[in-house]
Amino acid sequence: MRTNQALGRLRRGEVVTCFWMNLGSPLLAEMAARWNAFDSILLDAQHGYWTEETLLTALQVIGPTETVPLVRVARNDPALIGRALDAGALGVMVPLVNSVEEAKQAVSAMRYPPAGSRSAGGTRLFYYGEDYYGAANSEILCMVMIETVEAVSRAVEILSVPGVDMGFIGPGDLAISLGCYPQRGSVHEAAVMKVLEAGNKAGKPVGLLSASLEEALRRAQQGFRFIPQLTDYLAFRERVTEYRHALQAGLNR
Ligand code: 3PY
Ligand code: MG
Repeated sequence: MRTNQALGRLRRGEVVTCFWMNLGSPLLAEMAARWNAFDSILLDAQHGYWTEETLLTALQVIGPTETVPLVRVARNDPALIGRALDAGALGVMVPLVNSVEEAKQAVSAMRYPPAGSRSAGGTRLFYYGEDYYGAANSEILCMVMIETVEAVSRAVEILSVPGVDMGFIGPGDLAISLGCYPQRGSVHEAAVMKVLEAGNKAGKPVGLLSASLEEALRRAQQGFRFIPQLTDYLAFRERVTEYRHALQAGLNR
């Protein structure tokens, strides 16, 4: 089976770069993958605008490139996780994992028996290798999101669950759970660092969605290993805004 380069990097303690895609455009996903600029692309099917059909098309165009296709599913649901993997995701991010039981449920949905309860089926999988069924359990990246006060307090136990490959912090949900949204502040930062420490104790890498390039670089320095920041939406918005201001300034000269 195709080696999961993102998982390999994480296992070696290296940073994995990721382009986060919300807008539901397979054409943009194809461009981002063909440019070969990121280790991975995450298609956000929780808050992004992917339908089952556009998600499949995006996985079809990313799959043959070197970029590792990842999907964030809408909830911790074995059916959604199984469908994302059968469509060609090489890793799945599961939101709002608040307990050891929920982490075990997420892992189980991503692993074929006897390690888990993933159902065998699908046709696209074999483009990754004839031995997909035998090899997938050790090549699929399982990411669980720690993004509530409850989850932070149990982060060591959650991240220690066998089969969990990485913890990922959702700063927005964490701020809501802490009661400080939209501010972050020192309590939020302490919770973020507590999850990183939990990852170190459990021997698992931790990532988070950064608010700026500066933050992403600082997080990498702190020890975070999966640091998406730029999204398709932000890339579009920032460039259009910059262009609009420059155009306006030029016309007013
Ligand atoms: C959050 O900020 O809660 C996330 O899940 C990142 O999108
Ligand atoms: Mg969230």
